[in-house]
Amino acid sequence: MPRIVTMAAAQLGPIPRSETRAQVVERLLVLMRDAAARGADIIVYPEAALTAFFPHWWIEDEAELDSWFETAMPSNETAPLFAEAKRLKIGFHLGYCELAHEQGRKRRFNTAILVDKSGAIIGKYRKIHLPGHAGHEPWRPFQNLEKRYFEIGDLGWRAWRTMGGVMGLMICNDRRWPEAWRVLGLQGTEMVMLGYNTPQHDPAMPQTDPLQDFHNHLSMQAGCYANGTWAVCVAKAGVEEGIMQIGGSCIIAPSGQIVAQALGRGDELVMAACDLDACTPYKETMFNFARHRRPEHYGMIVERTGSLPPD
Ligand code: CDV
Repeated sequence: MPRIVTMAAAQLGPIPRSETRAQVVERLLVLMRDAAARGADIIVYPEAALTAFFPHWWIEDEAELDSWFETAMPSNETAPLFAEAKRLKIGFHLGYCELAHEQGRKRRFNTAILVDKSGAIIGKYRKIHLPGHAGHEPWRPFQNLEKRYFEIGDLGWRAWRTMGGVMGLMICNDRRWPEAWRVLGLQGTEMVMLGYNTPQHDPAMPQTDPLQDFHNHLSMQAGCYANGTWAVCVAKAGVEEGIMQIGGSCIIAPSGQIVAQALGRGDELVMAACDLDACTPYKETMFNFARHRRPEHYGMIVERTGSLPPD
């Protein structure tokens, strides 16, 4: 008997700065109802799915900055999402910007949660790889101030046994780093969920602009193959406040093949029935970690010193 989990990637088009949380949640609900009607078990929304991607802007006023963050989850604005998920018996993944009061201070994270079919939050991840810069660099056509606005996530990459499989989370830039995939792979992850906001133009490396879609899929397909896992990878796409962001939301099999992909750069649902047992041949043969992986032999000197040993 195959273990089928039907996944929906809910790509979002741009969210204008003026759009309210309630308006965004309405868009998320439209996609959720459509996904549920088409038999989805879990719907995956992008990174920072509730607002425009504000790390592109230099913000000095603390109250203004705080206004882009969620202080509770669910909140008044997001409660309808949880209620509808429970009514429809569908799980969901949601990326948002989290403002927590912990260790006697304000802490800000780029966060994702996994909600089960009863509407309960069963998993939470705080983004580890924060791209961009912390200082004001107004000469760029746009900035990426994630290093200024977020702390490095402190929860590690975790997987949870839920909704019929082993589910793991990462966020956007993490997908480019093999270690994110491997840490999830080592926990037996069968389904990775991730969201991204990726500009078509990289001001620091413009020569890669034509390669954005290639690099996006390259890293995610390789991560799936080398860890024998499915992934649902979801963009916030299109021209948001003057910045073009890639789409290419997709569902990737443990073979590394893309089995479903968004065609446009607007709100769009992409679905696939994913057999989690398709992970097993990869995990038990080519990428049987216990049998073949040899970390004790991996470049010890370079690992310790960060550089090549002298000749
Ligand atoms: N939100 C992101 O992490 N975006 C980065 C861009 C800025 C390079 C990404 O890796 O897609």
